[in-house]
Amino acid sequence: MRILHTSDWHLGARLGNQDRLPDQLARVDEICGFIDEREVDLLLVAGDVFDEHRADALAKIIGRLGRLLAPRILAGLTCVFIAGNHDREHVFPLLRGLQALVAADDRGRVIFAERPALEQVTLPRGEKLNLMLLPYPTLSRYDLADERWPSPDAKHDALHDEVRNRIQALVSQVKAVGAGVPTVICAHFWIRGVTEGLYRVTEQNDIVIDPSDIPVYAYTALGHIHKPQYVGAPNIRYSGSIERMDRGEAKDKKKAVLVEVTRSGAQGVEELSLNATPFAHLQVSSEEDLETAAARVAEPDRTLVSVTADLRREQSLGSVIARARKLFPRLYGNVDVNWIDARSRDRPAFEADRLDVQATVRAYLSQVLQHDPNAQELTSAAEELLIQTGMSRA
Ligand SMILES: [Mn+2]
Repeated sequence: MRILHTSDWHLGARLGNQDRLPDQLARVDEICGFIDEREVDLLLVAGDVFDEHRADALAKIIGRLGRLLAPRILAGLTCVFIAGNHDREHVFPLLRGLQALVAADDRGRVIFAERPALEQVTLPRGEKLNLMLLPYPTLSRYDLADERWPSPDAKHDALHDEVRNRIQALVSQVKAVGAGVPTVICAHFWIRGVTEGLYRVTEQNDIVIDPSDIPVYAYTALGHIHKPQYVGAPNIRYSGSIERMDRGEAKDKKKAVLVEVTRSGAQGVEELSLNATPFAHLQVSSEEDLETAAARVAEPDRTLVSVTADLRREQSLGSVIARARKLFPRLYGNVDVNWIDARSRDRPAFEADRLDVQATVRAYLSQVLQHDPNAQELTSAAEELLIQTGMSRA
């Protein structure tokens, strides 16, 4: 049977003022293309499926995801999603409830797992597969939420022990099922020794799993680490995220993994490239530099751009920002500026006074806009804003 392994979709995650959902869904669309072309039987999403906490936005995302996957599921695809640390606790139980309500016949074709479990799936051609599902370890998902802990360390150690216990219990269940059915693990955690592609992963919050704690089966599909890589053996893999999340992932190649699993194990492991959104960081010292840089950016309409500007006092930051916005519709975050001829004693003095916001705003604006042709307009817009926010009275 053919399995497509992906992870860390992070649907809904934003970058500054940039909506990333169109990028993320474009990658899911590419994944659907692979499913069709390569006749995939089983799609595994190894955690961090959703990265959105607002219920209305999440409902839209789920609707759009459903429209992409539904035709494939109707044609026989099985989809398995496990919960990662970015998946909110209530979302998977909610989706399962909905599933029971509207699609009783299709149960088994789409699995949402937020708790460790062994599931057996039967594919359209009658092949059976054991799936050992290991979501990101949290107290509630591993049934430790009601305990009292003498210290955070004790809590952390207990969770770590419980992950190991649950893996052992699932290993016994696999043995009870008997030989002849291949087993695949799908898990969302950090494996000790992996150092590249850590996205918001910390020693304090994460349970770090030793490679020796994971049994060796036909294939292990991992999520949580954003850079595609194998861990110790070619059939134990992180597929990596489907999109570049931020500048830190600018150089990462994004991939999905296609693997053929038979009774005798994983037969072929193939990485399929995703057309991830490009990032560019530009260091400029004039508007002309921006034009030159724009000519070198291959896909200016699609590229997520950040800018650092080294400017002299007589240059206008406002015009540089305006030009950057025009050249790069996906400019994100603030333009970082270094005033290269500024010495502290030349700077018009103003003290940032936390108790007097309006005075601080006015002093700051009069400093940064002193050579700006739009200074008057910007200053009156700021005054308007101060009134609206109640920081100043008209
Ligand atoms: Mn994660």
